[in-house]
Amino acid sequence: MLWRRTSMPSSSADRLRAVIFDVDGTLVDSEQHGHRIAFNEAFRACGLRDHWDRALYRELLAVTGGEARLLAWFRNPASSIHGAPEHELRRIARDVHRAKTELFIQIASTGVVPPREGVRTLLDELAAASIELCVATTGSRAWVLSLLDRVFGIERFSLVVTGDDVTSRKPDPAAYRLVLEGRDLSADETLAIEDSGPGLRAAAAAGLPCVVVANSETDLAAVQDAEVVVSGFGSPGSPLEVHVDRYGAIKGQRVSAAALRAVWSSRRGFLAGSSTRST
Ligand code: XBP
Ligand code: MG
Repeated sequence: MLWRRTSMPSSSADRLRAVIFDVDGTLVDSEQHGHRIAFNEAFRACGLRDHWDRALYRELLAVTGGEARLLAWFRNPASSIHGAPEHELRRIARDVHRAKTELFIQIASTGVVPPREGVRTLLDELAAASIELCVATTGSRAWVLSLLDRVFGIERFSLVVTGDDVTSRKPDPAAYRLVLEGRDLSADETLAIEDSGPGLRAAAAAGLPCVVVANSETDLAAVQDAEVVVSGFGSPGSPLEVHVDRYGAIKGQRVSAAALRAVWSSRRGFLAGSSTRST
């Protein structure tokens, strides 16, 4: 169910102990070239004429969880089975999602789902700084662990919580809360890395500061409340565009471990200052 490494590092109350990463759109560039292709192939495999192009898929991403996304689509008048009884819509959404998951596992096994540019360097830096790496995703367990293992090596992550491990997916905070509970962390010892509005809302509801690493699917208007919003992790080839930097912590051209620690400590200082001001 949850994947966790056995060793439990010592806890120190006053430092950034863990960074919790989202998967789709954050650790990996998986939506348009992976999931969307699998959804369309699943429609065909199930005898449906539905097709999600890039623009439509971007809109549908507002619904997290593939099965819920399919059900929301099938209720839409533009879908091929709009008007069928609700129980039929639910059954077909479940069947199509099962097919889609198998197809996505096959697609991901060919190596076409790449890591976000610059994220591997950040993972290395965080591990070298003894900062735990955890995952909180809406994605299905059936593909999450194998994709993380293929792209990064699953042993890097001390705990992976998937959409199947919680009863409510993002923007519900359940996945983040389960990571905190599973690793005996408090929200103020951690920081979340996300790419979407629902992900930011989930992290914020769990009390975590959040750095949004936007991508082509990110609705920038939906992530303005994040501590930081940048256009990517940054790498020598692609300079960083900083959309939000609440504490002025992003100095260089990369999202580095030092930058994340600066965001975390600036927020901590800000909260400490505001609590003394209010006494
Ligand atoms: C993004 C999602 C997932 C994927 C599809 O998850 O909302 O539903 O789009 O994967 P993340 P499934 O929280 O990692 O951004 O079909 O397995 O749901
Ligand atoms: Mg995401």
